[in-house]
Amino acid sequence: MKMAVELASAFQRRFGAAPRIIRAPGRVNVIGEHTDYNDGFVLPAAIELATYAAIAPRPDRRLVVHSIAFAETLELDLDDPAPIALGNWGDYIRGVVTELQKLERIGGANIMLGGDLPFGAGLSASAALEVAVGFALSLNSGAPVDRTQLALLCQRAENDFVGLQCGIMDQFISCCGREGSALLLDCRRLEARPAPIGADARLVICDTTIRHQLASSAYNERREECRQAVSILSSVIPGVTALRDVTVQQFERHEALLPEPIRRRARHVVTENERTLQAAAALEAGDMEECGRLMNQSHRSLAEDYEVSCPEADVMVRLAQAVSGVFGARMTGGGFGGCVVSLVRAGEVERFIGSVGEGYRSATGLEPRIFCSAPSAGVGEISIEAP
Ligand code: GAF
Repeated sequence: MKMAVELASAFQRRFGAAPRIIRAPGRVNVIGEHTDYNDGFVLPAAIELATYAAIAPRPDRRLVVHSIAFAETLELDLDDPAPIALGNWGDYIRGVVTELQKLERIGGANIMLGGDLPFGAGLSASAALEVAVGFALSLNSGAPVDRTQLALLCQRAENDFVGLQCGIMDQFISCCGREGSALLLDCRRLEARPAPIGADARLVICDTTIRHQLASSAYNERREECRQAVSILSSVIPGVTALRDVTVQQFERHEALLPEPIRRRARHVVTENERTLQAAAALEAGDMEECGRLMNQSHRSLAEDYEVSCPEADVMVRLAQAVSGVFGARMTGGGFGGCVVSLVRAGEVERFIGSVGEGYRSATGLEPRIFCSAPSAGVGEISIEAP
């Protein structure tokens, strides 16, 4: 709330009007990694850290967007027939505006962006930025777009404008997150159901502080490897259009047809889908131990088969898994750095933070950021007192 009030005051000072404030959360994924673009299952939760957009209408057909984090202002002409990507943060905005205008005519606006969600930490700051701006603009035009449509158009913005061939998970959870619950999302049908995090458990996020430049090219490479696996497996298993359609048994029967590393990539995805369904069932049954065991297996599969972890994340996971009172721990998000998520017994969180923090500092010389987050709600307007 404090952040929203400060943003509203800063907006008022800069643009001379009282804005509406939109909050779009980041996310942590409990399990189901690199399965979304394989039409599979994911189990993310929206978190308390968020991007905020302050917005008020302008009388002309321009968008003026100021980002506090980037200390930059950009201006867009809403009637520009062919906006182009420039390789900076503005591409998220240009992409969302382009996609949104295919659905509705949006009006000119002043926007100020702020918040506490760090960029590049693997907590989906880019999806939160897209969703905050998309929601704000459609609200400003008087025709709020449906949440699933908003998630899809933000994903297209990232695919087509920014060039990351991401799946739907991050945008979907930022749009549709639920307080107190992770969501089991079927990425093919776009159907979700809540999987509550038990009252005796907490999600703890450990930021390795490692950021890899190559993450997006490696990500697109993994997508391509999955496509190759589908093209081979679909020739021997009828009805396969994505790795989601391959069962573990079918995979084991035909894996010899796949060259390395395609075989290991596919094995990760096929087994991760199964683990994700089992983890959701475990959360629904209040079985945190089982969910944690599956998270540990997921990390191993991501590190060894999918090869998207990094030495620092492996160190963090080992330290986290060794603390008593921890149900399970794994890297979360696209990988190559970023964050580790742990499911920790509620009464053990402080001890966990102390022990993992100290272990990580002495093993790597890096200062980690470790914090707890309750699952939060998806994007929405925040009501505040007039600044
Ligand atoms: C990134 C992508 F944006 C998601 O779509 C998802 O694929 C994730 O990596 C890996 O599970 O966050």
